[in-house]
Amino acid sequence: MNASVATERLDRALASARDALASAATLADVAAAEREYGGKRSVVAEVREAIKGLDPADRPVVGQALREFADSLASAVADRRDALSAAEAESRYALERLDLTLGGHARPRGHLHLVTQVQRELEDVFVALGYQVAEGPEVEDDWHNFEALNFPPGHPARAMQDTLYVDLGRPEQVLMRTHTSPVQIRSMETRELPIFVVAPGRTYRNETLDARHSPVFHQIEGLAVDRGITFGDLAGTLEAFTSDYFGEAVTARLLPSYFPFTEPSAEFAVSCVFCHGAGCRVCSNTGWIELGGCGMVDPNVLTAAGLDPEEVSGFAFGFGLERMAMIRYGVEPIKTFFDNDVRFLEQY
Ligand code: FA5
Repeated sequence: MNASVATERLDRALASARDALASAATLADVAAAEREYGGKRSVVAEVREAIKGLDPADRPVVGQALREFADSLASAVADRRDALSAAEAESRYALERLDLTLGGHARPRGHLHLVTQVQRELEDVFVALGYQVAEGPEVEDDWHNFEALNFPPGHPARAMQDTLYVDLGRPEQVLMRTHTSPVQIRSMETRELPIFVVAPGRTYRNETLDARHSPVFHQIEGLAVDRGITFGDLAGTLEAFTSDYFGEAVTARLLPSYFPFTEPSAEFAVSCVFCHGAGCRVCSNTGWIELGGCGMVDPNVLTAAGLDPEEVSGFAFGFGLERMAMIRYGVEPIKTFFDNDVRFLEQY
């Protein structure tokens, strides 16, 4: 053997080793190819053995060729081993994969109660008109619920709202608020002008349940106080709100009414969605559903809240939220909202 025969044999052996590795399908095939081309009975072992008998001038050339062969074989083996290990791991992961998205104990998601949804929608309508959302306590004092609202003690209008009293302090001084109007007083006592607030919340009256009345219900109150506010502003605001919230099919009307805390006062009603004005049980055969009351804030109320009626004026309105939801979604009777029957609740 001489140097050129030796390097030629090594080149051929390396080419065959690369072919064998390329077709190796398993890590065991790679180990077999490594043994065959780099082991004791391989061409490289023969050349290494033969190096001693070579011409001394050829030895460094063949030694260099042997090192290159060993490096190339080692890197080809490592590449093939890595590729097969990665493929094997991938197929093992695929086999061992657990699909945790199926089965298990998933619970159906709940959602807000229809009355709360209506409340939030109304808040959005008024916030878009520039109002802020205000809050007040459900357990109120007589001053905020009645007296500051121009219902002096013994005033016959107190009988319009059957009151549930709380047994606390002096008799009949602490009560479950009968309407959201006390938030008018609280807002005027604490806020700077101009005041534009809506106050949604729960209210209580000592009333018997019927198709449209419940002892616990919700109202939303509106109050606008500034210099130069007029009844025209009130009518325009209610108009904007009705078309925004109910759409064109529902018509609204204002009729003269009476509330101690507004002067003049009006009743705000919309056409009955159940009978379209023909008259039915829900609208008590009137064709109209009363949503609430409104009017210009009475000067006595402004004074009670610390404002000067010569300087400022305002309007207020208060609607029943269940009434709104009944009209908007055709729900009746009012009790349906409080039964909490999931078959009803999940429809909205
Ligand atoms: C008031 O409560 C006044 N505070 C409204 C108001 C505010 C007038 C601001 C002027 C200025 P009234 O008692 O009419 O008014 O109630 C208003 C609305 O609350 C009613 O039209 C109705 O929609 C609703 N409502 C009243 N009582 C009940 C009840 N028992 N069950 C369900 N909704 C009721």
